[in-house]
Amino acid sequence: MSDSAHATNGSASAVDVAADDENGATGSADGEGGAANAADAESGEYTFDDLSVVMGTYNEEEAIATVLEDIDEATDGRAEVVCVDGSSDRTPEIAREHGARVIEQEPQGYGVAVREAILTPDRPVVVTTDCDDTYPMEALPEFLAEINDGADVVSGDRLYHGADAMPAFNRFGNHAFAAIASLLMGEGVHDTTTGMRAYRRDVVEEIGWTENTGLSAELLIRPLMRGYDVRERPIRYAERLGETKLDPIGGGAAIAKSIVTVCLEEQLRRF
Ligand SMILES: Nc1nc2c(ncn2[C@@H]2O[C@H](COP(=O)(O)OP(=O)(O)O)[C@@H](O)[C@H]2O)c(=O)[nH]1
Ligand SMILES: [Mg+2]
Repeated sequence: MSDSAHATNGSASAVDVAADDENGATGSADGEGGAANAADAESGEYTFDDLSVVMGTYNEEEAIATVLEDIDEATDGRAEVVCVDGSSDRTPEIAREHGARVIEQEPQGYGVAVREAILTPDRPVVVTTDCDDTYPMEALPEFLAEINDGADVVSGDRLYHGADAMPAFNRFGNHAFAAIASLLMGEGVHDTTTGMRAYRRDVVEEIGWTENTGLSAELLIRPLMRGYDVRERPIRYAERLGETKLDPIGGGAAIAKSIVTVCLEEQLRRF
């Protein structure tokens, strides 16, 4: 764990400090990205006006109003919201009614939508979430505070608190993904496939993204292995509203393949 992860504990108001102590993922801040991004934090603190919350949305009409209202409440209505939408139901209309920017895209999988979503905002801090009411939007201020503290990526760790709301098969798979990724990276991580993370926009723009179903793991692994300041932060995980869009077996296999491919690519990049 990096010292910088310890240093953030003071700003971690709604999660327990011991949890952070267990969960600071590491990135030696001496990498190209860590150094380049340090200047941002020094030049002034980001506010909700600097924040974009982005998501892929695919037939989420049961959840979208709740998710967007929670974002508004947590950020005083100041965060920009971007939905990359492939729905055939009323999701995009509801999103627009709630003031979100909607980009229409044929459904092509999680990563195709989320890659478009993270590359769309002009604002300097980008937070991803799923549009299913599983992620705690009330934690947005803490994610932003950690970016202001110097983090390049803040990754919501669902497994720390047990993730009881997650189907057992997925929970087992996520522990296995974390074990494989930790082994291949040589650095311990807890939750490689979380949908809730904050990124400095520079980070998402500087790295080329290749994965689809495995994009969430890629978004953690590449910055970590390139020396960015990546921190995991425990979050609560709730039961989903509406149906999952991920096939657990096919999706799980695709994620495992992405983890191995991306870790090996990043190891080779070091030589
Ligand atoms: N636009 C778009 N969004 C997608 C697609 N597949 C999944 N999503 C969205 O990506 C997010 C993650 O999917 P989800 O079903 O929650 O996956 P799970 O958390 O693994 O069960 C949700 O907000 C989905 O609506 C897709 O093909 N296109
Ligand atoms: Mg989800």
